[in-house]
Amino acid sequence: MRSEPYELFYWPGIQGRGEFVRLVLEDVGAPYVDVARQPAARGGGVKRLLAVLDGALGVYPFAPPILRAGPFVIWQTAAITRFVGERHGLAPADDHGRHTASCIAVTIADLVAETHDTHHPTSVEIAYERQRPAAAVRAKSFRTARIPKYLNWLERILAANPAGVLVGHAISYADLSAFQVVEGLHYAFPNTLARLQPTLPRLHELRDRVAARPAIAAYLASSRRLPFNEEGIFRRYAALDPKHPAK
Ligand SMILES: N[C@@H](CCC(=O)N[C@@H](CS)C(=O)NCC(=O)O)C(=O)O
Repeated sequence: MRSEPYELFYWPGIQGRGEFVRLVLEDVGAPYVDVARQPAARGGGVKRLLAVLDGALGVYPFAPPILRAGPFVIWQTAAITRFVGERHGLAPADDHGRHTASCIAVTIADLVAETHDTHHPTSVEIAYERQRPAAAVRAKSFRTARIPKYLNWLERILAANPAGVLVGHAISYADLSAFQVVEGLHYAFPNTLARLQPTLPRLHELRDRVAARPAIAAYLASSRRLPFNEEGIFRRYAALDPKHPAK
């Protein structure tokens, strides 16, 4: 078994997409260093992350999160969670299940990207505050069409599996990703999620089961779990989730 800790490279100060990776690392109990959160004096900081983007590990990852696992450098959130999950038994054992878990994780990554686009609908380069009208339009369709479509889809998968997990018989990294996206959406769109929750009982039961896993519960209670905030992907802007949306 490996002895060297994993190195996670992700922006400090936000959960962001890095959180999907952290949850898997925490659940399996794998030692890891959250490099950009370490002081520069100890080889950490954003500078080190930027160096990795600039090829310091011998490859050119497109964007964080990035995981170094000994000789391997992996990026794309769903590729990382698959890698760690399969390595540490947090994935189905059979090929069919492994592919299905991966497809679900990639689809959740699409939902994460669509969530991001509600506050940055026209450009990722300019601040939310400078694209509010477009954000309001985008968020409306996200609330009324896209959130229900994605979450009902997860609910339907759960309804078809008596084990109450997304794939196979036990919780996998795909379930941890579902947990995180549901938590994030509750934070960012509290009114919408409160309205939808009664129609998504299995998904919320899964959310609660993941939260109660001992390693996850310990992580969520620790200072390593940053709070959601308005710098990350799941942002709470009242204008994007009105309490009483116009019909
Ligand atoms: N599809 C990628 C998206 C990665 C991504 O957009 N990362 C963000 C941070 S959450 C970033 O820093 N992007 C920089 C960029 O796209 O220029 C994934 O799921 O990991």
